Amino acid sequence: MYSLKIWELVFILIGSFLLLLPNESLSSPLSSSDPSSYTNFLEKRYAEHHEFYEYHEFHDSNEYHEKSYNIKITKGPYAPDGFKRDVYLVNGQFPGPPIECNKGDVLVINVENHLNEDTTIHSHGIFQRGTPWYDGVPGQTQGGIPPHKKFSYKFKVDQSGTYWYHSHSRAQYTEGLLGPLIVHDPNDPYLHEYDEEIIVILQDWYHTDSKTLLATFLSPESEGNEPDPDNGLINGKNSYNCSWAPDGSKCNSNAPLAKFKLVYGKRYRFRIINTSAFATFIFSIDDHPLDVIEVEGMITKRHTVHRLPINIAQRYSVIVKADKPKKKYWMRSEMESACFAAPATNLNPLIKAIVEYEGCDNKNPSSTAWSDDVENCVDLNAKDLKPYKPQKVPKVDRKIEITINFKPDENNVTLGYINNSTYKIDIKNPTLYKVFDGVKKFDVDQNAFILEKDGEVIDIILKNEDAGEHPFHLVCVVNN
Ligand SMILES: [Cu+2]
Repeated sequence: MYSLKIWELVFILIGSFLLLLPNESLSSPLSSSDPSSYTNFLEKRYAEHHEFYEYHEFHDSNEYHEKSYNIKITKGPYAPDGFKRDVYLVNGQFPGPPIECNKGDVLVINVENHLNEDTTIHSHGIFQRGTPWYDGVPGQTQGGIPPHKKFSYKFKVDQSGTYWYHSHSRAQYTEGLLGPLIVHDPNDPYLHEYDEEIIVILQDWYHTDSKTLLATFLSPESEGNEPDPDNGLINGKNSYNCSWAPDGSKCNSNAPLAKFKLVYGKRYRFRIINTSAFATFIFSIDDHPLDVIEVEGMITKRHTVHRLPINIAQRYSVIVKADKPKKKYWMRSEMESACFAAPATNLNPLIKAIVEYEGCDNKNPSSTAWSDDVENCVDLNAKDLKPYKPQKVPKVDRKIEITINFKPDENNVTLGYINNSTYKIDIKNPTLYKVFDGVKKFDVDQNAFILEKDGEVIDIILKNEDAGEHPFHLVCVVNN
């Protein structure tokens, strides 16, 4: 349950139903030979609607520190776990490079789409207050960035913590179109309690391309069961038993694991991000307790765990002390395959990486896993997590109940439903454009909730009627 302060009229909620979006063509909303015209078109539309928005003019660099990143999106062959297939690359890297800034900065992400299909970049967890059009959700806040066009996202970051950026077009992120987004806070209360930072990206990994998987999933034959992953990765690496690979595939069973180097005596802030399509993991480092200090941008009181469950799109910061004998240890990311509807075959659910102390010998790790019991398929108990600074819960003006379930439609294809309505993407006329055009009533299949009063405090009550866990996230808040 979340309490949200929302200034004005309309806000839109979308769950993590990326895999359930109809596989509609995301054809370009504009065709033009000028690569910048698409960005200009949106800028112009936003500028026309100044009266609705506290439109941020970021051009005065004295007022804001601007941090710019250029990201070039391509597709090419790569073998993260030794199995070669086509993946999405960000600046030629898999997963994408980190984007980092300080709290209060204006972040500029210049995207060059070198694909033969549309894409968008969503900054996951960033509130986009005053700049909802830069949320990067096709059909909600923009059309897709057409092939071979550029688009710039520009927004002020008034929050801190561990986030990630990813494509919000179809299932591109499940094939590598993602990277970490880290917002540093010069006033972080834990700043002096660690020496260095390490980013850990966890993800499930499929050897079949997502268009094929999505087509199978959105057919009656799947009966709504999600495809099981073939593997999992830590920072884009793992090995794979190639005897499981189909005949004729290019596969090397000796792909290297990810390595993390520690210096004895130092304290590390590990920022752990689960960028999976489907899998929950239990994260641990043998012999090294994890002190949770941040949950998705919220600084918490220290809470020590040995095994950390992390669901899709969740992020945690943990402090780890390098105070154990100088050798190598296993980092473990245990895929919770017990939560899958259909049992996974040919899957090694234990994904490993190597944590090694500087100056240790070359022997492989011989460490043993923590034996603490962690309940399967259940999130970390929220009661154990206390905000660093206690916060007062505001008085609630209105409650919105959202019931989530999954059921077959008239074609016997299982879809996700919010209050019995399945969302239908309108890629050519995104919700935000409709708001610009003065639309006040939305079709039922838009799952829009209209708030009438300025400054309303809303309780959103999520009721999950499905057997599986479903993390939710607030994509954007639109004020009209
Ligand atoms: Cu996201």
